[in-house]
Amino acid sequence: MSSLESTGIVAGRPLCGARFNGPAAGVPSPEPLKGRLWQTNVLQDGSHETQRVFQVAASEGKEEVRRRHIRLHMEGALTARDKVGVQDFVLLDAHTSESAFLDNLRKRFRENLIYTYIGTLLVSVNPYQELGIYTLSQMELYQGVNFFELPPHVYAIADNAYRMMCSELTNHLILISGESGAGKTEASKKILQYFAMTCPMTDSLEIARDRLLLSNPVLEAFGNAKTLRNDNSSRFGKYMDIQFDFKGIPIGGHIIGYLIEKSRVVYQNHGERNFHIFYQLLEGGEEQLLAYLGLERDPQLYRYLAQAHGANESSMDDRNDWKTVSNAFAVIDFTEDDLENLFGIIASILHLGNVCFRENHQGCATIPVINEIKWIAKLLGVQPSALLEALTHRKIEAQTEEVICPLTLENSVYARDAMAKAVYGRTFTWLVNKINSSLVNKEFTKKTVIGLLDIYGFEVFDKNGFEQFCINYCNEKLQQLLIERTLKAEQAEYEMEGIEWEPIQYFNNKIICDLVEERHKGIISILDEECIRPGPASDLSFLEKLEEKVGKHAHFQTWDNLWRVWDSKGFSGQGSQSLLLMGENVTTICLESWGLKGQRLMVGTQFKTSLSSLLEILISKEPSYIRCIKPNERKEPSKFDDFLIRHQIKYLGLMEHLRVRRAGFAYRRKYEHFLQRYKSLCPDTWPHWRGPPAEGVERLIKYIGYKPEEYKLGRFIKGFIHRDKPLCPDNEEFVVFVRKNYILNLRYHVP
Ligand code: AOV
Ligand code: MG
Repeated sequence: MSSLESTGIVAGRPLCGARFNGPAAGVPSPEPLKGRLWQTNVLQDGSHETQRVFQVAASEGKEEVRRRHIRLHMEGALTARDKVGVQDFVLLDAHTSESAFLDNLRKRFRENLIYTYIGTLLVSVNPYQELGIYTLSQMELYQGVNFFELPPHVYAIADNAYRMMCSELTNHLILISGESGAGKTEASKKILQYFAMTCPMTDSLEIARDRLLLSNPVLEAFGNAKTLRNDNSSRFGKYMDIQFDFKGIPIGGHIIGYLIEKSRVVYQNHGERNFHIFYQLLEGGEEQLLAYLGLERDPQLYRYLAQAHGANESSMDDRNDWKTVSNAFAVIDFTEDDLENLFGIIASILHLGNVCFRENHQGCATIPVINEIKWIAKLLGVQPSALLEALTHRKIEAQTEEVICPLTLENSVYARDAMAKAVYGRTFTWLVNKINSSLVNKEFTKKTVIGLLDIYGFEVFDKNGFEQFCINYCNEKLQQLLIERTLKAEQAEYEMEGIEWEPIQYFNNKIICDLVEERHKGIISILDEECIRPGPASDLSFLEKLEEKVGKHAHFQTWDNLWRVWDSKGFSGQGSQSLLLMGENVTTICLESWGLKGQRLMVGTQFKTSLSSLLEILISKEPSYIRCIKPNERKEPSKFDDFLIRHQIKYLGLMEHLRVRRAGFAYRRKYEHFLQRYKSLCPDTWPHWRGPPAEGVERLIKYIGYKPEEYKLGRFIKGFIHRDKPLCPDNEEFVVFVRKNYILNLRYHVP
C-alpha cells in the first residue's frame, strides 16, 4: 500500500482551498500539522468516500457537531453507498452514463439529500418541503470548512466564495440557474441569509445587513407572482451585489433589476395571479388605508385580479406577507409619503382596470361612469379631465401642430392597459432605486463584492408572449456563459498547457444566441427593422420577414402565425434542448419604445443591451455555479419525475460538465504556491526547498506517491492566460494540475 492509500487525515484547519485557485481565507499555513488522524477508506474504484475530520481550535462545541455529522455521513457513504448515492458525481464509475447520473440523483433525493456536487459545481433538486437543513447550527457547521469535508450544501458554495473573496480580495459571483420553479430564488435567499448570519458584524452595520435581507420580501411582493409553474415565480431578473469591507463585514449592496413582466399587470394566463402585492394589500392592508385608497377587500371586484381565476388557489399567505413587507418598508427607510404614493399607484392600477368604455354614435370610445377616474385622479394627483382625455384620445403630431383624435373602443382599452403597464413598470424601477439608495454605503470606498444572480427561469406556457421570448433568451445567454467558462475555457487551458487531453464534445448554444441577437441578421434586428419601417407593422408582416430571413435556419420554425427557435438537433440528437416560443402582438409590444439620448430604442434591443452589460458584470467576477433542477411539474414533495429530470440534465449540459470535470484536473496551482502549501508533507522539501520550485514539486509529488495519471505538470508558458485575466507577457508561470481535489484533501501524511 502506498503512503497515499493508507490512512492519512490530518488535523488542523483545511490545508487546501477547495477550488483550484487558492486556499480558504483565514487558513493558516500547514505548519502546525499535529492532532488526530481519521481513517480514510479507499473504495474499489480508487475513490474516497470519507470526509476528513479536523480540529477547530476555537470551538469544541462546533467541532463536536461537525464530527458527528461527518461520522454520520461516513457511515452513510461507506455502508450504504447504494442507498444514498455519492455526494460528488465525479466519484461515479469512470464511464458514467446518463442513467447512472439520474440514479444517483434519485437515490439522494429519496434520502432528502438534495445537493450533489460535480467537482465544485452544486446541483440542487427542489425538495418542495422544509428539510431542516438551513438552521443556525448548519450555518455554523459550514463556516470555514473545506468543500469536501461536509455533505454538499448551498452554504458550502457561499462560504467558499466568501473565504476566497476575503483571502484574495477578489470579486465573486454565484450564478444560479435552472428552469422556472427549480429553486433559484430560494437558493439565493439562503445564501444571503448565510452571509447575514455568519459574517462578522458591528453594531453600526447591523442596519445595513437588515436592509439587505429585507429588500427580498419587498422586491418579491412587487416582482413575483403565481404562475402555473411556480407559486412564487420571479417575474424579473435580479442581480445583487453584496458588498463587504476588508474585514469581511457586509456593509451594503446594490441591485439591478431586469425586464419586469409588465403584461402580467393587465393579463394573466388562466390559473395564474397578478403580482403578489395587489393581494397582500387587499388581504392585509389596514381598514383605514383601504378606505383612503378607495379599495374593497375582495380581489374578485377588480378586473386585473379576477380575470384569470388564479387568486383562490394560491399557497401564498398574503396577510402574513403584508406584515413582513410593511415591516421591511420601515427598515428600508421608506417614509410615510413614499408609502402613500406607492400604494396610491398600486390602488390606481386596480381602479384603472375597472374603467369601462362605451362606443358613441361616431364609433368613438367614451367613459360612461367616472367613479374610478375620480379615484385615480385623486390618488395620482392629476386632473380627471386630463385622465379622461388620455384614455379616449390620442395626440398626433402634424407638421405644425398637435391634433387630438378620438380613439375607438378597442384602442381605448389598449391605451388603458398600456397605461397600467407603464405605471407599474416605472414604479418597479423606482422601487429598486429607492432600495438601492438605502443599501448603498458611501463610507467605504474599498470593498469587494459577491454577486448573486437569480433570474427568471426558462419557461414555456400554452400561450407565450414577447416576455417569454426575452426570459428564455436570457437563459440561453447564461447557458452560453457557462459553456464558455466551464467547458470551453477549461479545455483550452489544457491545450495551452500542453496537457494530454481528449477533447470532450458538447453542444454549443451559440448558434441559438446568434439567431436571436446577431446584428442585422438576428430576430431582434428583424423585429426592430419591422417596427421602424414606415407604414403599418403587424405581426403578420414580421412573420413574413422572419420566414424570408431566418426561415431556413436549422433551429427556427414558423407555423400558424407562431414561431419558435429551438434546438431539435441538440447534442448527439438528444432532443429538444432549448426552446423559445412566441405568441401574438409582438410588434405592438416592441413598438413600446422610449427616449434615450434622443434615440428611440426598441424593447427587444433594449433588453439585449442590458443583457450584454449583465454579462460583462458576470465575466468580471470569479464564478461559482449552482444548477437547480425541478423534480416534478406538480410542485409536490418526494416526486422524482425521471423524464423531466433527464431532460434538465441534458439541456443544462450536466453530463458534459461531469466529463470535463472527471477527465480534468480539479486542482491547479502555481509551482511555488503548491510547494509552499504542501512542502511539509515531504522531508525533502520541508522546511525549505532551495532549488527550482518545479523540481521541488516533482520531488514532493513523487514522495507522496501520486500515480502518473493523477497529476500533470503544466509546461512553462510565457504569457499564461489564467481564465479571464488578460494575457500578461511578463508573467511566467508554471502550473501543476492535480486530477481530484480528494487527493489533496484526504491523502497526505505527516512527515
Ligand atoms: P425559481 O426561482 O427557480 O423559479 P423558487 O426558488 O421560487 O424557484 O422555488 C419554487 C418553490 O419551491 C418555492 O416557493 C418553495 O416552495 C420550493 N423550494 C425551492 N427550493 C426549496 C428548498 N431548498 N427547500 C424547500 N423548498 C424549496 V422562477 O422564479 O419561477 O424561475 O422564474
Ligand atoms: Mg425565482
